[in-house]
Amino acid sequence: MAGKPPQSDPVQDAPQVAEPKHAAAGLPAIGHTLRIAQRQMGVKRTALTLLRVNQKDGFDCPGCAWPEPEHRHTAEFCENGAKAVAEEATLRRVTPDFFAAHPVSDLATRSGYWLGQQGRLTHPMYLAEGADRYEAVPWERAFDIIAEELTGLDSPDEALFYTSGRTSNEAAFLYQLFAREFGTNNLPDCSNMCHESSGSALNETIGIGKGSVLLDDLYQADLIIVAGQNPGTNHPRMLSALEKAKSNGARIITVNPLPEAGMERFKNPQTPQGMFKGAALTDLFLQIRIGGDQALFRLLNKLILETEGAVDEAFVGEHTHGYEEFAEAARAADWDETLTATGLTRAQIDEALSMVLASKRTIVCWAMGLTQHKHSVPTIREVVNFLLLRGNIGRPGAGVCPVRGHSNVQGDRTMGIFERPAPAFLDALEKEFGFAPPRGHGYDVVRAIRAMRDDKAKVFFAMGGNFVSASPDTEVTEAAMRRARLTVHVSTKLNRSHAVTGARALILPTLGRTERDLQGGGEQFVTVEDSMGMVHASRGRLDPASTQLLSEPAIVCRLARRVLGEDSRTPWEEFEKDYATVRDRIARVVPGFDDFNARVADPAGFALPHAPRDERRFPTATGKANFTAAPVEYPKLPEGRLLLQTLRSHDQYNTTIYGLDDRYRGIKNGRRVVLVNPEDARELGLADGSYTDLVSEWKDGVERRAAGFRVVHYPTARGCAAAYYPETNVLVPLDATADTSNTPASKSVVVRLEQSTTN
Ligand SMILES: Nc1nc2c(c(=O)[nH]1)N[C@H]1C(S)=C(S)[C@@H](COP(=O)(O)OP(=O)(O)OC[C@H]3O[C@@H](n4cnc5c(=O)[nH]c(N)nc54)[C@H](O)[C@@H]3O)O[C@H]1N2
Ligand SMILES: Nc1nc2c(c(=O)[nH]1)N[C@H]1C(S)=C(S)[C@@H](COP(=O)(O)OP(=O)(O)OC[C@H]3O[C@@H](n4cnc5c(=O)[nH]c(N)nc54)[C@H](O)[C@@H]3O)O[C@H]1N2
Ligand SMILES: [Mo]
Repeated sequence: MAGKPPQSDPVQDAPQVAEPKHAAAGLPAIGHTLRIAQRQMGVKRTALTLLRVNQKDGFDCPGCAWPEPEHRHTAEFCENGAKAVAEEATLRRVTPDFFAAHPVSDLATRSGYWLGQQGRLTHPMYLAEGADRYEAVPWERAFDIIAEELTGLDSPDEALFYTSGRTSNEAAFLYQLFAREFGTNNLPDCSNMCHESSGSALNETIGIGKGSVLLDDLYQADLIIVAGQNPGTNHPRMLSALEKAKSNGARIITVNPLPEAGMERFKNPQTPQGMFKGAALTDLFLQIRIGGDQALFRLLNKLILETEGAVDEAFVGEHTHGYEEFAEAARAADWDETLTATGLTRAQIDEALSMVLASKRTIVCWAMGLTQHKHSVPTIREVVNFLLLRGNIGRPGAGVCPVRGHSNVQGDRTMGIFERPAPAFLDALEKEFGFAPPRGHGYDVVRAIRAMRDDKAKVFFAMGGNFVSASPDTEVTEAAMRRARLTVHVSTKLNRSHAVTGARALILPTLGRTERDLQGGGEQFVTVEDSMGMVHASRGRLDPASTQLLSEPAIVCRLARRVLGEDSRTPWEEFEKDYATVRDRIARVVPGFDDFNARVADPAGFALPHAPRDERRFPTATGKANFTAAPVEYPKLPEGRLLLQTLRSHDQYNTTIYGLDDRYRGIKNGRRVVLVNPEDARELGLADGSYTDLVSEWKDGVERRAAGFRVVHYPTARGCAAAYYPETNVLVPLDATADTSNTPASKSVVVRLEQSTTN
């Protein structure tokens, strides 16, 4: 039997620190996974469930968006995928009795870890105005309450419909359809905090906001640059792909302020030799300063331009626009400035250049280390310049590879979860469903928080996620949420967003990926799109955590019928019964989904079209791939300050905390740690093991403080620090966002370290 959740929530944070590891996965990974999984689900369910992850008749792993290889091992099993599954398939339950014992005022004092560990939500729960306890309500009453508040608004734009990235294509399509029939484009999503900068940069330069490589391209590449990403923790299955690429002769450059164990050496748990010795992955490690990437790629571009025969002139001539202006800016790149911005040496950059010039097929992969800075969009555009120069887009073994986070975040966007939908998408919706969708832009995450703060938005509805913990500026966000009339969360697990509510609140419990979805039309499956634009089916097999759960599509359909009533000509009832009827509509609205139902029957799924990848066609404003020439930016710090990045430990999934260890970084039993370069620490007088407050400095002059962090001397780049999210979100100012994409700049927060007020 699985163990009980923790009853009390003591201050568990007592970090113990050892040397960081230099290899990822291997035997310790398997032992660790099984311990966490068995604690949640017991031995038998652990074995049964883990065998079904990413198998052809199974469910899509609710962990990351990394694609599945064609030829799977019995279990394309990864430690952190298994933890994500165990969190969902847990045998622990949060019942109405739990809410009777724990008023909201109590839940609000609990840690995110404690809340998540309580188990799966079982009943729709309602918090009445002025009440301190959630009480069970029938579903129909829950929909009545939402309808009451929505129809009482002065304008549909006073409602917000947030989406996290686990929502299936079918649910996402229905959800945006409902929001637009209701009359608003207020569809903020987790992508706004995640890869929005990638989408902004790629749309403008290559005409599509998605990556241009498939798994096979990785296997054929000569050079793979992994910048601003920690795959050993966040995309563990990517390590197998990198290992295979290496055995085919690829070389790897890692660009990161931290030496991450996974990129150093990978012990493949699928092979006996891998298990013990492992493969070295990184050939060249560029330990860059936070925010130095644009300067690095700009200088590499200058050096390529100065090398005889290095530019792919035929490609540049035929397929690109803006070359002259870009080349002029690149030629002006300055060595000294680049060395300052990056903290790298001339020899390192020369070595990188020689690897770049030796490669005929280059791929650049990146994640949050590139997207969450003020100048993220120009940084990613510079990566595109770099690839365009040598013709590395639209040929095998080459291209852009933004590695997505949530397992269906890319699919949700494809389905129209976007506050700034393309007119062509709205035209297609209008034609198919016969209503006039709103045309004005809606709020993204940051604007949604401001709208609640300023009483311009009054109903907040979330399809998954944990908005208050994931968003920046925690105190501002929580105060904004509390101003809402009604907050509604469609959720699988308890989290802080259920405890920081509007005047009224609802929790609507839903099925997870692992669970059987039985509707009037029989057993249903859903579909997802991975990071490489592959679409495939996902079918849950476990019995639902409670008989009261509704699927996400069913919740949207019932809500839509209740709210829109006779006004809607959309067949919501039919959609709820049979998701194939939803897919038929998707096929008629979203390009690339023709014959959706037939094609998704192939267990391997199908690839969505990608004009630059497939035919070197660039659907941009100029009809070509666009070079760009933004000024180089990099963070400049006042004396005695550090630049803090807020990142993930090995034992968390975003705001869901699995445990208190970060094994590869040598941290155990605690999350309130700040990693500081030993030289910087010495200059600041911070001994290893001492305690400090992190105080963020922003031009609004407001003091944002996160108290009581244990200092860990750690080999990060000079001037840089790192601490875990979401504990540090309180430090990220709401207005500190990336230009163009408006993504919170949660990887570059200027902080001073002050004598601790709590330890
Ligand atoms: N197990 C697990 N899997 C996950 C998640 C999870 O929380 N847990 N989250 C999912 C989600 S939603 C996402 S978006 C992804 C996130 O995947 P990652 O982006 O890998 O996640 P982070 O922990 O934010 O790591 C950021 C990395 O960028 C580096 N970095 C920071 N600043 C800079 C910089 O200025 N330049 C460069 N070159 N590097 C920098 C950091 O040192 C770190 O290695 O993972 C997904 N998968
Ligand atoms: N400081 C800082 N802040 C960040 C980041 C950072 O690096 N630093 N990263 C940002 C990024 S990349 C992202 S993507 C966001 C993440 O933001 P979110 O996606 O909003 O947050 P999660 O923690 O992934 O959401 C977890 C909750 O989702 C619910 N859930 C899980 N599975 C399902 C399901 O199948 N259906 C439904 N309906 N609910 C489900 C559970 O109730 C769980 O508590 O955070 C962002 N915030
Ligand atoms: Mo993300």
